[in-house]
Amino acid sequence: MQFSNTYVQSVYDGLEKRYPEQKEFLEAAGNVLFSLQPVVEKNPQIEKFAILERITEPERTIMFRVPWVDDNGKVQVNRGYRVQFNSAIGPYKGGLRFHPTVNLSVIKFLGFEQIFKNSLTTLPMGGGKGGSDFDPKGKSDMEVMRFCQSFMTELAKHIGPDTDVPAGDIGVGGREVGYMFGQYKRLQNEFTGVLTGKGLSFGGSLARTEATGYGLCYYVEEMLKCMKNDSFAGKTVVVSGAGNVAIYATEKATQLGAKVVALCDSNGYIVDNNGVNLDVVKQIKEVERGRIKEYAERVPGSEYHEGCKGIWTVKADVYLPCATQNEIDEESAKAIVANGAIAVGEGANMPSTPEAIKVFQNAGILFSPAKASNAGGVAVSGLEMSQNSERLSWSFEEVDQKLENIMKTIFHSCYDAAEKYGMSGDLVAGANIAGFEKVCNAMIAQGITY
Ligand code: NDP
Ligand code: 2IT
Repeated sequence: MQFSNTYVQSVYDGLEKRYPEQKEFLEAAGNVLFSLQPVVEKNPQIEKFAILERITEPERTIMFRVPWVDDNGKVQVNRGYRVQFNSAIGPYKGGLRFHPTVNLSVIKFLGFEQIFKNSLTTLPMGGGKGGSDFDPKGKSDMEVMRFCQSFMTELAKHIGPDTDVPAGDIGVGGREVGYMFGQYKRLQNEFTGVLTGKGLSFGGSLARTEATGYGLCYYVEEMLKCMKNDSFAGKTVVVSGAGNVAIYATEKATQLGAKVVALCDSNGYIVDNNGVNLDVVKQIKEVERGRIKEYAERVPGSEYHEGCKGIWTVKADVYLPCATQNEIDEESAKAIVANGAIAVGEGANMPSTPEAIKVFQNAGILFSPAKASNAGGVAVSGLEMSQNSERLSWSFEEVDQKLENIMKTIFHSCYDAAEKYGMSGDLVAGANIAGFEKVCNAMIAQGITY
């Protein structure tokens, strides 16, 4: 990757040399470093204190063996990770992903993004991420429980309510967080807010389940309003994924007057031109843990198509990718532009490839990067930590109102930062710069520790 600033180039080249196999991490780091060039040029302290070298190297990386016993009595072994990337502005905070594609590169890219995202929320949270190559799909509840207990038996040594506070991500929802919380409590003999996304009966926050999807829509609504004098009302929307983020993005977009016409999972996508019936989706995905294909079997007039890529050919005004990284490549981005899209709001982490982002920006489509528009989940996690600390719980309306304010504030921080550095309307640069500045100042103020 080419940079105009020689210091930034040397930092990126160093990463590429040390971690040539970590494709996702290099993609995320390259994107942030590129945006930071004008900031580096204005602030010589960044190079003097080696801030970029330090911020791209995790403070601590933990990798461990996770043995567990399946329902047939067979011993299985998975690999566990926790990357504690940066604690300059608060305890490490970020989700746990359980998916067969998890490796160190994926966890590092997610942990790196989390530093800037958490900073954007305005709440005191550092960046971290973890997970395992364990695949919860097709496993019984008892298998998932035994896996979670084994995973937490090691992870418990490294986390704590003031040290590192994990939460959910792909493959980790309320069920998994519950099992892990139970095991942590047993091991430490401590009832603390060590995880977020907990059940409502043991310290979870109202609106955490909805937070990422709702937050995405609050952000996109503000972006449409401020940059196009427009809104979700009357728009057609394509949402990818059918998990936590996709479901609640669909719910909020619909509440705001839009019609969501497509959803997908890793096998294929459904199109429902009448507008997706979310009760059916929730029954299939949240209750039965089934496949999105079943939607077309239950809802007359809807269709199912094998394969995921086709979802980007479905015509819409707004696209909300909410499944996984690099799900939109250059070709899919071109299809989105050809469909006449006005905006793309990232709900998943890094769903657009660098080539796809270029296509959107060149076409003049409004584009909001994940670390800004999907920050609602971790923001409400931060609010869950606050509630746990004061041993109180707030109403749904109170949390939801705070979430909406935070998302609007994030939009304006990104917009203003881009403006300040002469890149008006470039929310990718704006998010990277606004997220970076606070962390950078804190690192400098705290001296050369990590
Ligand atoms: P879930 O596990 O609830 O759902 C993930 C969804 O995405 C599933 O429908 C899954 O389908 C689909 N998916 C996963 N991999 C692929 C793939 N390769 N191709 C197509 N579809 C795929 O996860 P979440 O909804 O929580 O997470 C979705 C995204 O949002 C992730 O990028 C995550 O990092 C990000 N995110 C999540 C937050 C949260 O609070 N949960 C907060 C911020 C970001 P299948 O069932 O077939 O695997
Ligand atoms: O990517 C993310 O921001 C999350 N998966 C949520 C993290 C959290 O700590 O709530």
